[in-house]
Amino acid sequence: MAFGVAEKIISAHLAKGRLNPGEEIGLKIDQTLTQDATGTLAYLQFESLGIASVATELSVSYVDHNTIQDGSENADDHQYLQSVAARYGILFSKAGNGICHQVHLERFSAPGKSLLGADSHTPTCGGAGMLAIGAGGLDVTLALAGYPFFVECPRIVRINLHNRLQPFCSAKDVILTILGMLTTKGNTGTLLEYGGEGLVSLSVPERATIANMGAELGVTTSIFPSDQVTREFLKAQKRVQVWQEIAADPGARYARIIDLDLAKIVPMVAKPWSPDNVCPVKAIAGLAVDQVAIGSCTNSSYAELMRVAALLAARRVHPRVSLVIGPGSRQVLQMLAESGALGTFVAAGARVQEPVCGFCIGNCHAPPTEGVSLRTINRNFKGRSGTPSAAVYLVSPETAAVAALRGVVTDPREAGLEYPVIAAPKTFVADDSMILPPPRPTARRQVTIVRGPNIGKPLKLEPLADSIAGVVAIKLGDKITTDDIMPAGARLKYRSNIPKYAEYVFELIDPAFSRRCQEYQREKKAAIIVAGESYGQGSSREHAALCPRYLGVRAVLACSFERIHFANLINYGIVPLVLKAKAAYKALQAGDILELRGLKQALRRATEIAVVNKTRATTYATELQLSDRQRAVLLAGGVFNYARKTDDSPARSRYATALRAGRPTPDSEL
Ligand code: MIC
Ligand code: SF4
Repeated sequence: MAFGVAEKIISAHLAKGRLNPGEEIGLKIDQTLTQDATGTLAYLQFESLGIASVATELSVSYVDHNTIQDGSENADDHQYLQSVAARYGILFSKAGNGICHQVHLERFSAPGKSLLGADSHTPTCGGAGMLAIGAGGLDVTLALAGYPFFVECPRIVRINLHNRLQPFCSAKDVILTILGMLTTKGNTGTLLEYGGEGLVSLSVPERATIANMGAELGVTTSIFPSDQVTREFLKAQKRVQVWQEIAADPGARYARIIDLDLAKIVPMVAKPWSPDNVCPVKAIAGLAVDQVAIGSCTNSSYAELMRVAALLAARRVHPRVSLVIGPGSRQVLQMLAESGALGTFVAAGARVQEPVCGFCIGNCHAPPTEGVSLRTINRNFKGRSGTPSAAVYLVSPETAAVAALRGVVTDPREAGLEYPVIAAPKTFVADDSMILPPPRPTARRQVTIVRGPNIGKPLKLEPLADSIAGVVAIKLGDKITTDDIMPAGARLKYRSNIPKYAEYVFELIDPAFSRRCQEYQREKKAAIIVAGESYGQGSSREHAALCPRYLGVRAVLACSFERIHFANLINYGIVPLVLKAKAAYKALQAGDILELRGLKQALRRATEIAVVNKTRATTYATELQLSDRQRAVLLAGGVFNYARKTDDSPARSRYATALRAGRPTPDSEL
């Protein structure tokens, strides 16, 4: 049999199920990563599992998202994360050491290993031949405890790259082109595997940029083979020992093959408000720019920023433009400093951000009202920058640097500048002193976990009721993102405090949502969300399920869901129902009173359940597109209730066996 790269790694990690696209599989997880915005909840849940140490080969807790110290909340979270990491055997990457995906790629990526990260851009490490998947924090909690990660076995699409990129055309333009072709909708359950003779011209950080933004396509993950380029990268990172070659066998079969000629890629831009709203940069040339932001977990590597430095050298940023540059890691920052590039940025008039998410998550550098901001980040959802009226365009570092000099959007090929060729470094600065290893296992029990006032308690969820009677609390359109559901930016600091964070659910769309839901709760009515296609795009933030659940949301009716959010809803005991008819979606209105009866029975056996609209005296058919395990999780009132049954008593150990095997548990015991 001939196998592709992804099939080889999936088979080697298959704990449950078969390599049969569409069926649920359980994957053994070798490594995990969390960041501070998703990590606190994940570790609070882990603590209540009562396990002495993590069961993974390597787990890293990063601090990169909430680093702006406005009040003590973030600092409280960091102390909690540092102490909990020491207690349970997790490496702790301090604030200032870099963005989780960039640091993980540099210091921990290992071809052939599996990585589960509580962040949707975890697939970045697919650039180094890893099976790297983003998930909600609760799924990472379970992986930390040694449980397999359950996911739909993906259909594998191969993208063959031919030839090589032309000057001023970059990996970002490749993935923006792919986003234009495949869009952000309808790619759930798909894995992209890259191949072709064009691969050799792409460095690991360039491959990582492409893999990173697979998250915007909504694919399960993206993966590159592990070849000599990977070997050189790992050697330069002083980690060549983790390298192994992983190539697709000749004759490996794919669900679809797409051919892409790198030589034909042109500078591209994603216009507001979606990463797939792309066109060539040329088409919007001349647009005046107020802000340029270069960095985030895409496009913040050493070679990319050296190219930016070469373009800015001996030139000055346009007077209208505020340019901010955010290196992806301390390694990158240090190397930029040693090479003199940092001085070039300062001399050109750029502002330099510490190596954190910062402007990408709307924590700082919000653009001016109705401003135009060109960014090398991966998401341009409305409001994410911190300024809802500002227009955010996604571009490559080259296009960004040229716009910063010119003050207007310019096709970088037409700026009359020489293209700076920057070779991948032969050796990187490999200083891990800001990554704190945990103490020896015997010393871990002495570690006191620090819990400042911002550290809440995990929510206790009751098992599912047999019927849900509730109100349509909001009716939404297509492509609602988790940024729409649970805003980040200035609100991010409440991520460890669920009652507080829940006040801001749908803040940018409907600021009264939270208050309204609280009224429904007082009236003992459940809240129900109605949405169009691709509900829950974007971030892995489980708060987009947990906070609505806290507010009494019990079901979401949508035309389709995105993978991570779908799993998060189930993990938090919210029933996701797929509306079969578009007409039903059209007919449903906010304020309608709905009823679902016989839910338990339906979850045990049926693939459909009827939803009665009492206000309109009509009934809609909805689909339960769930695996057996997901049905059992919903019956238990969430994955944590389901997993907790797995502790020690005989009944519980039956749950443990069932959970590990991915079987439904008998609900008489739920
Ligand atoms: C994002 O880019 O939206 C985030 C913030 O990194 C999220 C994770 C989170 O919500 O904390 C993601 O991509 O998953
Ligand atoms: Fe951080 Fe932005 Fe990357 Fe999310 S997308 S991990 S916020 S840099």
